[in-house]
Amino acid sequence: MFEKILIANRGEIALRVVRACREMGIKSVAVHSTADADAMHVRMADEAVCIGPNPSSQSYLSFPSIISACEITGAQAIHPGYGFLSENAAFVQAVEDHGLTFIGPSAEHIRQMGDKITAKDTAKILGIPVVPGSAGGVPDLGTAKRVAAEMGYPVIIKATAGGGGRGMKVAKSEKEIETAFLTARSEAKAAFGNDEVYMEKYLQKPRHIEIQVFGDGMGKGVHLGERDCSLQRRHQKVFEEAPGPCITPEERARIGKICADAIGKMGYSGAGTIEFLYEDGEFYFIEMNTRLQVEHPVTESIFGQDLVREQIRVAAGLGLSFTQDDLKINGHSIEVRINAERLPNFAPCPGKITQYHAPGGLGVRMDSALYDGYRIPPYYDSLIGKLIVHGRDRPEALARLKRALGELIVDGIDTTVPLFHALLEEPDVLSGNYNIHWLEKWLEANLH
Ligand code: MV4
Repeated sequence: MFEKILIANRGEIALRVVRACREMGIKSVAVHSTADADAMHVRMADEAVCIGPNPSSQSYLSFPSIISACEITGAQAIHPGYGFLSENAAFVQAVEDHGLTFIGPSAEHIRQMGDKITAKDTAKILGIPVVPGSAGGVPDLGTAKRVAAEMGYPVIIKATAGGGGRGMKVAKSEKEIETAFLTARSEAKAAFGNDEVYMEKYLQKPRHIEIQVFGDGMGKGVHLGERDCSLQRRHQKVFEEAPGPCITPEERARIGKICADAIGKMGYSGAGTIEFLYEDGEFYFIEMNTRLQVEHPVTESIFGQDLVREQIRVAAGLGLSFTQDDLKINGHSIEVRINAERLPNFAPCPGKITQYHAPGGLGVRMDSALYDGYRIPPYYDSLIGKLIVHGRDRPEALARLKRALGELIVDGIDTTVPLFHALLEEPDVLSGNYNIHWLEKWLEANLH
């Protein structure tokens, strides 16, 4: 096992990794920008190294600063958290070239899933159901029209180098295909330096269901069920739950086994998430994320497993501490993302926290790096905390979430907490009757 791990991240996820390290008897090294000198992850880690100025491009994204920090402190492995360098294949290569271990999948698996056409081809070969669409890239408008005519409108055009919703365009009919194709291609070029696009049948009212997987790096794969993350605003998740309110145990076992077998066959190592659109009882693969996700705690809650511990074990070559048969779902879990943002426009709202009080009690977990008097810097993501609740069933989790939100105090800045109080009054949220468009429609009707 590693003696010392460097955490190439900040905020609540850096703290999350410090906690796993401490329980495993591993020393932790925090890295931070100038702006984060007084951050909680710096205080809680065993050691800290300043790696550069405020912009993440010169600190949390700097290969040489982070690798030097490992050399200075003697850290043997790097945990990337989510975002930043977590899905950067070139970084993984650099880490390995310096004789260090990246806590995550191989550069090759990251690259394979980063290219969305290759990801889809790989999924198909491994027996994962995919959304019907073009065979590979769509090079010109003529091809786009032919493919659309064959599969029928509406269609969606996506950037091969994209993901997470950036650079997508929908065409509802032949009239819209030219504009959709040309804008998708030019936006892809501008955003990713690669204008290749592909096409899919556009699913009109799906849910976003993602399967948590783990590979032990030795040919074994397991799944930890699904999360329903359909409540999103501009491709940012705001409310996530596990298990999915509309997924039956039979569906879970079936899609879970397909995913676990695929991960095993790939020889995948570490945590991954296979994203699906789910409509009319069918799963359609869209993308795979090769990192630990923000919403991993809802899965931890229902399975009683520490996913960061498993990532570290797998990276150290020890394999997983459980088998598929050991994994049983207990109850229901919900996470809400608390952002430093002002409603109704969700404008970033950094500033000084004059008072902070975290909720507690049975089934309540608050993952946050906030403290009284902390000043949220304006340079990074606006996520300031995740409130995760667990109950014996969904109604109990919802009641607990409402109770815990009532106890939470974050003064001095605006947050997204009022949104959650309002959502917990909505019959559709209470019954689990929502799809990927529900929240945007609700915001349009209620906040504008
Ligand atoms: C789609 C789709 C409908 N049909 N693909 C958005 C993010 C990216 N991961 C994939 N996305 C979508 N792909 C087909 N063939 C609708 C979306 C989509 C979406 C997906 C998940 C959660 C929220 C969403 C909001 C708008 C569009």
